[in-house]
This record gives sequence, structure tokens and C-alpha cells, in this order.
Amino acid sequence: MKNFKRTLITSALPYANGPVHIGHLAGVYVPADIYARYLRLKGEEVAFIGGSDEHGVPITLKAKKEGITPQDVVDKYHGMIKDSFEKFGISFDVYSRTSSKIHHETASEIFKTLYDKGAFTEQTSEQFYDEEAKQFLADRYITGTCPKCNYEKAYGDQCESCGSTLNATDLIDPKSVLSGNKPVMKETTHWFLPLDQYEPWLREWILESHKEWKPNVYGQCKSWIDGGLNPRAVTRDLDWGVPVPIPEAVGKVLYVWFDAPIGYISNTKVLCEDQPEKYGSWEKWWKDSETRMLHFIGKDNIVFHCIIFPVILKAEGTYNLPDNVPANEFLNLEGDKISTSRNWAVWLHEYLEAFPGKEDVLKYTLTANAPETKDNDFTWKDFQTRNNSELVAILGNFVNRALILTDKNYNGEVPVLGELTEYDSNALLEIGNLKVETEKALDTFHFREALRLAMEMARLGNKYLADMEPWKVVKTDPERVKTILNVALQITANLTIVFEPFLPFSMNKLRGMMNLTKFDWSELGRTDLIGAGHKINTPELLFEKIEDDVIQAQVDKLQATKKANELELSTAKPAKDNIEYEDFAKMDIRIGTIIAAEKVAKTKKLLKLTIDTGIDQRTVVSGIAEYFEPEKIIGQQVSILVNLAPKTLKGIESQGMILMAENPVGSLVFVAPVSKIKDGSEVK
Ligand code: B3M
Ligand code: ZN
Repeated sequence: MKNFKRTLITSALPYANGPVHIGHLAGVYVPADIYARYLRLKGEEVAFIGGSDEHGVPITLKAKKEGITPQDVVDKYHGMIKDSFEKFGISFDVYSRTSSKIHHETASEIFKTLYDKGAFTEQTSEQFYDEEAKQFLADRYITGTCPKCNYEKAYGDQCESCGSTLNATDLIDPKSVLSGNKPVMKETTHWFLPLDQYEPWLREWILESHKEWKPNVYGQCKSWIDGGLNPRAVTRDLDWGVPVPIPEAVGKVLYVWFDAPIGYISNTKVLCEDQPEKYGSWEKWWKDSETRMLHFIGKDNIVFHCIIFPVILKAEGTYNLPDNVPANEFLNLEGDKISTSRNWAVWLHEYLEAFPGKEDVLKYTLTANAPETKDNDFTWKDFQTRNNSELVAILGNFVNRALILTDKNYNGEVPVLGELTEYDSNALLEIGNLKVETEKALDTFHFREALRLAMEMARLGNKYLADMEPWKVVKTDPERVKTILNVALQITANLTIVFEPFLPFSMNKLRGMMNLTKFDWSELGRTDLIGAGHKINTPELLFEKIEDDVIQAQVDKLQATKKANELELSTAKPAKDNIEYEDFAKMDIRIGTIIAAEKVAKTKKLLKLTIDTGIDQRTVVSGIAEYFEPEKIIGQQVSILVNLAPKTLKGIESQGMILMAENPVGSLVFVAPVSKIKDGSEVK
């Protein structure tokens, strides 16, 4: 590893086209935040850069759908995202945005430098074009029928029903989302980054010199490089983005993946302009060889951060390259891929409403179960267990007992340490060992493991108290209890350090209860962190139990989403075989009115209905009890097949059948006239 004086930490810039969810936190922001907090605690010089990615097609589409401008879209979501991050305590030194003037200037400048150096190639090709809207169409601007599953609303790049990746030209019956017309093919010119020319350099720089990168990152880079790199277009025909700063490209913008990573540079400029005394010049962070740069991202962004952006920086020539890109895999939710469009997510703003004050609990769960080496699953059940069995039962329980015993027995004053038993010494020694291991894990971006080791320290404390039983010893040997509690409080003080990168809100609270200020990381492992006589404050619970009903409510909410999605994606059954009119005419269908309704005893599904058919009043047993309350359907007009042969159900003779419309996932509605008509009217 090279010697460095400071670390620039970047975290992927989320698209400002929707709020952020737990997948974002788990994959990128929690690990980046843990690392930034850890380095700061070690007294290192850090700049932690965040911001919103405000360009790209999804934003323009969202604007169109909502009838507002792309700027309105990004203003709304940038604000929301920033707010969620703040509330979760993601400790960015700056959180800016790519629609800013400084970003447009920075991205333009870099494009221009590369252009002037002849770093791009120019290519003309045919693209889909909407003649009415006079616009080239990005893949997302084209919909049509999926060639694989026949879903009618597939996009030019993907089918949301069967999940296939598509080319716009694969779609059956393609339509422009702008005009609804069939698009035509038209020539357009774009500027390309010739990645193929950088292949030898990339091999050397990544495959030879960065063997230490995480296997998932290294492996993906290797397979891209081995698969052969192709030139990548860095311009687009779109009217939202950074305009391409050359006269031949009027009306075109930079490809969002060209400008977005440059956002890290622009946002560093914002930081250094705002706080020059603290952060110095932006060049120091980007061009000084003693600065090390880390990109925290999700796995879908690897190629952009390990190949494309480095090629841009390399071609420019004066910037540092990343030292490491600790990318994570994906977090799934209750067994399914998180999806914004299907609303299959736990949104941070909704979590904050449902679980106020429990930001750390979510961060804890996401780290304990982080998708570091493979995709992982978030379940509400696991969230509850992590909270109740780990945070409450181990960490909270230990700390609480140590503080309450001190409060009760010594009026909140840390008792003096007497002679140590071997058991005491071993416990204290173990803290030092755990420090070394935790540090090793943090230094190599193994945050799950680091958190597990921190929890080991709490477990150690918990076990220490359980074994020493000070609540019993106090009756026989009060002097000994002083030593036990002193040891327990030293462990507690160490916990405020080791958990600080992971549970910053809770550790702040704990320090408050212990009347302590923040320690440096270097003090972790010390067994004399608090002196005898130090007065602690009145203890409160550090974590509280989460009950089953609270978890069930979240599970139910997801179930409802799932139902709604199935409905949205389900397609109608194909028609049955043809029949003759005579077959249909055999059925005598009338309009009637429900005049009485009651549940059929000992069944779940059946209602006994009395129906005025205009001809007579008759009883019909109908399987609709799961969908309708009997009291609510009295007076409802219905269509009833009156000449169906009677049948006895649960001892009741059913004389006919009422007609119901059933959607593909089984919800029922009455088939009834749209305006009231005399009972007995024929349906034909
Ligand atoms: N906005 C994609 C994403 O959120 C993209 C990241 C940009 S990082 C420079 O996954
Ligand atoms: Zn499909």
C-alpha cells in the first residue's frame, strides 16, 4: 500500500428520481460512513463526498409522467434524499448536486480537455427517432411487446414482467412514449471513449497492480477486460444534462455516466470553497499523490468506477486514480430484488416515520447482514431478531446493568478498582485483542466482521457480569463488587469507542449517560478510561424491544405491495373456444336485487343471499363471503342466472347463480347494470 496523508472517500451519487431505500444504505452509504467515521476517530484527514446524480433519462421520463420539468424532479428528490441521509447520520462532509453550475463547468472542462487532446473517436450510427416529437429516443423512451413473454408494456432496455434484458430493436410493435408513434431509424453522430485502446494499461493497472481489490470487484473487472472492451459513447441526444461543449454537438448532452463521477470532483470543489481553512484546495484532494481515493459503490456501478472513470482520468492526465473500490453486492428484500418501479423497497423516509429514533437499529442490521461478498436478504424478522437478541439482549443489557448497578450502589460514582483476579485481567486483556482484530477488519473493508467483533466485546462484558454476579456478591463481599463494576465500566467505555463508527447516535447517548466525551480510536483497549470517582448520569435504556405486531405491520405492507404488483403485471386469460349463439341463448340471465344476506354458518367463503329477481324471491348461495360484508351489499343490483338447475350447498338449496367479474389475481366485483333498471330485466 502506498503511503498517504489523507483519504478522499466518495460514495455513489444516487439518482435524484426517487427517494432512497435500504438497498442504497446497505450497499454504499453505511459502509462508506463507517469507514469515514473510523478514519476521523483515528485522527486522519478525510473528505467524505456525497451528492445527487441529477441527469439521465429516468429523470426526464419521470418529469414527463408527472407533467413537471426535470429540474422540478431533481429539486424534489435531491431535498428528500439529502434529508434522509442527514437523519440517518451519514456523515458527508459535503452533499451537493450535479445540476449545479460548478458541476456543469467542471464536466464541460474535462470533456473539452479530452476532446482537444484527441482522446475521443467520432461515430455515426442509426438510432430510433420520433418524427413527431423531433427527438432521438433513448431505450427507456420506447415501449412495445416483450418478445419473450408478450408483456405489452416492456421498455426498450428491459421487460419488467419477465425481467429480460432487451434491445429496443427486439420489441414487437415499438412505440415512442412521446407521441405513441412508431419510431423510425435516423443517423446521428456521437463521441466515443475508445476503451479498447486502454486495454493494456487497464490490465497492468488493475489485474497486475490491484490484486488486493475485493474478489467480486477484481473478478468483474477481469471479465470485462477479458471479454474485450468496446468504445463507449459519452454523448447523447437528449435535452437534459451537461451540454456537449463543442459547436458540432448542439442539442446534445454528455452521457450521464460521463458527468456523474466528475460530480465527485465538483462536489469536492464545493466543499473546499465552503470551508477552505479545514479542507484546503480541491486539487490537494484530487492531484496530490499523497491523497488516497476510495470509491464506495454497488456492484452495478463497478465498470463505471473501475474502468470508464479511470480511463477518463488517465486520458486527462493530471488526476489521481482510485486506490480501491470496495463495491458491495445487492441487498434483496424478503427474497425479492429491490425495485423502485414495483415499490418493492423499504424507503428511508418511511422507515424514519415508522421507527423514529431507531436509525442505528437499521444501520446495525444492514451491516450485520451486509451484502459484502454475495447478495443478501433483508427480512423484517431478522431485523427484529437483531434488535431484540443482539442490541437489546447483549449490548443494551450489559451497559444497562453496569450503569444501573453503579447508580444504585454507588450513587453514580465509579467505584475504585481493587485487586484484579485472573478472570478480571483476562477480560480486560481480551479487549485489547478484539481491538487489533476489529482494526484489521475495518482496514480491509470487512465491516460485517468488524461489527461482529465489536459485538464480541459487548458479549464479553455481558458474560463478565453474568459470571461475576455483582448483584449477589454485594451481600457477601461489597469491596469485591467495586472492582467488578470498575472493570465493567471500563469495558463499557471501550464500547463507546468500538461502536462509534457503527452506532453513532446510540454511542452519543451512551456517552451522555456515562458523562464522557468522545475518545479517540487510539484509546480503544485502555483499561483506565474512566477514573474512580467519576460521576455518571442517570441511566436510561439504550435500546428497546420491538414487538411482533410492529413487525407484522411492515410485513403486511409488503404483502399489499406484492398483491398490487401481481395485479399490475398479470395478463388476461386467452378466450375460450367459440360457441354458437344458441348456446348462449340457453342462459336466462336477469337483473335482480339483493334483499337479504347472511354468512353461512361454519364456512368461510359462503353467503346466503335472498334475491328479488322480478319473477320471484329466491335463495342463492354464493362464494363471495371473503370479499363482501353481508350488511353492505343489501340493495345491490346483480345479474343472476335464473335457470341454473338448483343445487344444495351446506344444506341450503341454491336457486341460481349471481355473476361476478374476477380479475387475474382473484378479486371479485358484481356484474351489475351501470344505472338502475327494473328487477327481472333480461341480460342478452
Ligand atoms: N447514479 C447510479 C446509481 O445510483 C448512479 C451512480 C452514479 S455514481 C457517480 O446506482
Ligand atoms: Zn417479458
